[in-house]
Amino acid sequence: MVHEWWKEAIIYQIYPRSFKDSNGDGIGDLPGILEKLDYLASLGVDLIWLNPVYSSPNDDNGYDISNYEDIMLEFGTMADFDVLLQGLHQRGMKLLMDLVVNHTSDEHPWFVASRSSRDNPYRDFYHWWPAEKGTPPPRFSFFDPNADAWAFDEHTQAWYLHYFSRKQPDLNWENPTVREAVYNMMRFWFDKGVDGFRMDVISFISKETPLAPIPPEELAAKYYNDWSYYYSHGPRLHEYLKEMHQRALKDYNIVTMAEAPGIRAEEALLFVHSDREELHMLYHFEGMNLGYTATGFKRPDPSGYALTAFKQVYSKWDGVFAKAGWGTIYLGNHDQPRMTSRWGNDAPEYRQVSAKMLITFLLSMRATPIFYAGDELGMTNIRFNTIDDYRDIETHMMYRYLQNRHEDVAAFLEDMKTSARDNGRTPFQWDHTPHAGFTTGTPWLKVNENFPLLNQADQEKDPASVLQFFRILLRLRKSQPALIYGDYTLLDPDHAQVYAYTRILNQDGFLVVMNFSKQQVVYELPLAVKEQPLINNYPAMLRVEKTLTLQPYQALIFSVP
Ligand code: ISL
Ligand code: CA
Repeated sequence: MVHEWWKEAIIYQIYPRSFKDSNGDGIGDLPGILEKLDYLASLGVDLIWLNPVYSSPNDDNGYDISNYEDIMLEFGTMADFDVLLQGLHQRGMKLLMDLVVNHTSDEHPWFVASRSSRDNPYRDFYHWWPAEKGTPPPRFSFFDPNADAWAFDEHTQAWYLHYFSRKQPDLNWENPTVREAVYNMMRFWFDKGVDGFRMDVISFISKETPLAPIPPEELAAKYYNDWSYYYSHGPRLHEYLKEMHQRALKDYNIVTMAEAPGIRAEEALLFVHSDREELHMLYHFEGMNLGYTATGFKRPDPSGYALTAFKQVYSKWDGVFAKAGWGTIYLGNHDQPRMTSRWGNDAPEYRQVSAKMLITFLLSMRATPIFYAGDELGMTNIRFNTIDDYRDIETHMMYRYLQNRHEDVAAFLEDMKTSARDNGRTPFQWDHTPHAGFTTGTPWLKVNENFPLLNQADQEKDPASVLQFFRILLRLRKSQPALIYGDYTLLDPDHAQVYAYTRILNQDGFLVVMNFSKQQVVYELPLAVKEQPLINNYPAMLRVEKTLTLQPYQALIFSVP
């Protein structure tokens, strides 16, 4: 069997626009990442996932691609890319690219040709609905102010389908020529030496044809998450993934990770069971739905999230891969607010301990952890006050949608302080020089004002920093097979504040205990421990007894037995 290195890897995600600007235009770029390669190596991470760097008019920051085989002007050149890939490999790291093939940009030559006439050879590269067939069956768009996934094209008198913005028309995977073009493009990158793909909304690629109407009662009840579920259950999805495996994946030593909105735990192995010859890993959205109200757009529940539900989700997903396949785990990314603000507590007194606690969680579960750049510093939400500060198309589209319906946009803006994607996209905080050392120009998105107190340079010098804690724990995970492969057993599932579990491999292993609350909690240990914990995010020695007094957001890892 091939060594499944990706099970032992730590993924580090870089949003290139926000990582490091090398030329003062305010936009992060590839030479900027190149400047920071030694920093990446110093973290101990193995696999760098880069959000899209391909040519793009940037309607959705690179998720609208106009040329799959070239680099976005703002980010640099293909030569810069080649140097970056080589630099990563020289330092023992690998590169995961973003594969965005549910849709292209409307400026992609395929779409330009497709919309030029009804008999153009590229017409069938996309989903068209001619006007003479009447209004198309309703479909929902995540990024359209009318929530309508059909845009009317005057020139050829037809609608085209776009699950995201109008500038992101959906490719027609039913057309074998489209599929072959995608596989060719994938091989182009593999032949260059890239080590794999994170696959954007890959669960959405199969669409039922003909597109059927949805019964009106059902339609009225559909919200955001329901549409993700519906879009993820196209009839030919797994046929396409198997074909992709045969045509583009199987001859390379690469790793694949599906972004899988709408996929339920029971279905996950269909993607990643090795017998099925599809993909290696996926990441689910069940955790990301916690703490939001069930309907509408990312509206936070004022009472926050329940730890018992959180434990239930992550325990269930551990179970999915207990005997086959392999999981991933993450608490934030470029589509989510900052993990410390969302799952921990970013008030000054709790910011660092809670960031360390969440790092403890991610590095002690049985799944490949995905850290989003800045997690290792405990970066926090920015909380913009006005719509004008936001750059994200999603927030702007939701705002306009609500405005068109005369709904309360002020309440929406208040909610976005908790949930908007731009919270996670503010520039990386390198040091305490202007703009946190991210750029010498004007950053494309404001830098969080807390950078003088929260930046990499300072944390580098402070042995008690979040950054140093991250490095210590990462090394512990790498040196302890029980933390990677050990069985996971949840303890005290109903405890509302404490998350505790064991990770055991061949009789020995670890007990992890974390207080997810800002209260002190008196907690009776479910098993006996004898020594000081190996990991403690508080400096004071612990009185190791059967009953512990846990400090706010305290995280401990003990050896057992
Ligand atoms: O998760 C969702 C609803 O539950 C949707 O918001 C959607 O599935 C998700 O946002 C998909 O994200 C990915 O594709 C988008 C892009 O904007 C994101 O940045 C990307 O991660 C379109 O390409
Ligand atoms: Ca730049």
